[in-house]
Amino acid sequence: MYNQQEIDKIRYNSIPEQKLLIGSKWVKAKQGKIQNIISPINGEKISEIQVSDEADVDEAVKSSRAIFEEGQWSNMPPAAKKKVMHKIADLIEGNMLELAVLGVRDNGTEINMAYKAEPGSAAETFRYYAEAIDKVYGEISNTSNDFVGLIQREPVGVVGAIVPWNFPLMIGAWKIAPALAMGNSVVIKPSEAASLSILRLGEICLEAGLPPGTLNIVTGNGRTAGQALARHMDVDVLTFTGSGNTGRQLLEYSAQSNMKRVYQELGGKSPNIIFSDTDNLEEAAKVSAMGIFRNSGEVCVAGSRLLVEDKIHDEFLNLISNFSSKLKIGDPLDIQNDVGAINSESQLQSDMNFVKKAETEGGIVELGGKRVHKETGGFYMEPTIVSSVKKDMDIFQNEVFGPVLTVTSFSNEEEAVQLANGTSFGLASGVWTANLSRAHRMIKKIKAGTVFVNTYGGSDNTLPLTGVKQSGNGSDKSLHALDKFTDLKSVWMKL
Ligand code: TXE
Repeated sequence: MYNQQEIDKIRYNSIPEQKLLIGSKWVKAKQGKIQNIISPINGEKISEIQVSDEADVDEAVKSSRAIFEEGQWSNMPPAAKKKVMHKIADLIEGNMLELAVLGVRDNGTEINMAYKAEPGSAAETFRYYAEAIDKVYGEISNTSNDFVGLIQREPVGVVGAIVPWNFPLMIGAWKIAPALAMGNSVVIKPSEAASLSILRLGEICLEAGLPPGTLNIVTGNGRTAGQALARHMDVDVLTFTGSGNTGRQLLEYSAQSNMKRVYQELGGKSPNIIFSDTDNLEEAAKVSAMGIFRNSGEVCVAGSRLLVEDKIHDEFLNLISNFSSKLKIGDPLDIQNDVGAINSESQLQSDMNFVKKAETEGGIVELGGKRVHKETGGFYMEPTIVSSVKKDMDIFQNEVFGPVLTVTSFSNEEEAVQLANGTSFGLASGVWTANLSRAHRMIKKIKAGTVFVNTYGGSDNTLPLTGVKQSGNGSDKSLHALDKFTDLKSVWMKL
């Protein structure tokens, strides 16, 4: 693992001005525009990224298309491809702490979480899809005996990926690794609020022997670089994680360009339901608290709406408030801290505004609600619990994406289901009960891509991350993710 001294040794390393990765070259944006990278730890500038526009994105897509057609990667034998992907995982693992610290300086996630969730899970993801390369085949259909029907899986070509700032490396790997495994080329645009670790991954991929151009990286903001990628006529598939507003725009860009397929993971407002027959309420309170407060609530599957059976409402609110009040908030590179920094000042402001508005609508702030450690120049907010939240309130309906938990009580199973399904989202959910039949009834009735039962927040590559309703479509993770990056070709042969 790591210790504080090792972190302190590298946490102030200077980070040179970052470039775009196009082919084998690191280049500046054509217009010469750059943007400062501000660290959420202390509000200080730590580096600069290139702000790319249409011309830069076009060059990246052309480079990805050229390498795809030439076949250095798309036609590479499966065993050789697999070696390169495993080498990428080896190099990520060989540079775990460096990657984790770089990412934390950029986005503010507490190091203990970032280390596992960012380079740790990115390496596992590259390995998982490396292993899929020579294990996922086409099919033979059962036509009549005078025909043979083959179903071939073919790469789609050029994949555009647009990713957010909360877990750039993990989410980036969820897009890049399955796309590469199926033989595609990728152009990725990381968030302008967290680009550094994806850029470092670009270096790693080249070092591992991924043919130049197979992965290109364009940085810059959504309105220019992101839009140019989403509108590009030669991008075959777009894969995105981020906000619903952006997701809506991406669908428009697709319709206005080449009708590329758009797969989206658009966050949630996930209910976490506590029934009075839960075995261990204290444990449920701890796990539920971390299900919202880790990474300052900047987690797409965060259990942000606590629904508690009225019989235990006060007792459970006490338990979760007590536990949460002891969480240590501060410098995300201090291993003693439980919760790090909010990604940006504007996100912090948005989080606080949600709480203020909830108070005017009748919510009661039971814990937190305030900015802390302002003297550091960084962006920190206390874990916040708002009770008496009703279904029609803004904070019940919309994603805060901050350390803010709402509490609503219910009196029976039916009401719990209505509240749980009462938003436009459907990403994750939690159910706590000792009654197996009730657990199964709830699993069926809750409209969400994931249901956690008597836990909240576990995951690995074997389970898909899928959104329903306005939380998105298509799956990240698992073998199902491969479907996004392949076309099926039917072959009908007369014998
Ligand atoms: O997301 P955006 P932001 C939610 C969360 C958060 C809110 C805003 O509620 O408070 O979104 O965060 C790119 N065309 N989530 O502003 O804008 C952008 O550059 C093409 C939930 O960061 O959606 C970045 O790379 N691209 C969430 C990516 O989209 C565009 C993760 C995400 O940015 C674009 C993040 C455009 N017009 C935010 N506009 C989750 N589901 O985990 C922006 N982008």
